Amino acid sequence: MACAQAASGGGGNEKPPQDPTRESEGAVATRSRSKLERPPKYKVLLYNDDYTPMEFVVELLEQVFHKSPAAATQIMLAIHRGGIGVAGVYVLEVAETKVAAVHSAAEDRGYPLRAGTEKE
Ligand code: TYC
Repeated sequence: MACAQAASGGGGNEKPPQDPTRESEGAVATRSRSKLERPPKYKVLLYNDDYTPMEFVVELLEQVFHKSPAAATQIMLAIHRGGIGVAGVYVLEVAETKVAAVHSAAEDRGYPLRAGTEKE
């Protein structure tokens, strides 16, 4: 395999050349977003399991994800049959808050229901 460090002198641990525009150590890197760009959205996924009651999943979909009773029932059944389903789509901070709400409510009741996020 070819070595990609041809000009490095072979030591492999030299500091990179100083970049005057580089942020000082400890600074948080940020990337500005155009006013026209929408923030990325994340799906909140619910996973099927064999123990969480159907009624509890429907209740969560209504209370946490603001689905109608009919929509909540359809989503729950799709997860029950297909193993995974989308409860809603949100900006990252909101999606993560919803996941935490699902896990907290499920843990309170002793159910193993799992949720997660995935970039749209
Ligand atoms: N499979 C569960 C049952 O038969 C119901 C269920 C649906 C559980 C959706 C989790 O995300 C889920 N009681």
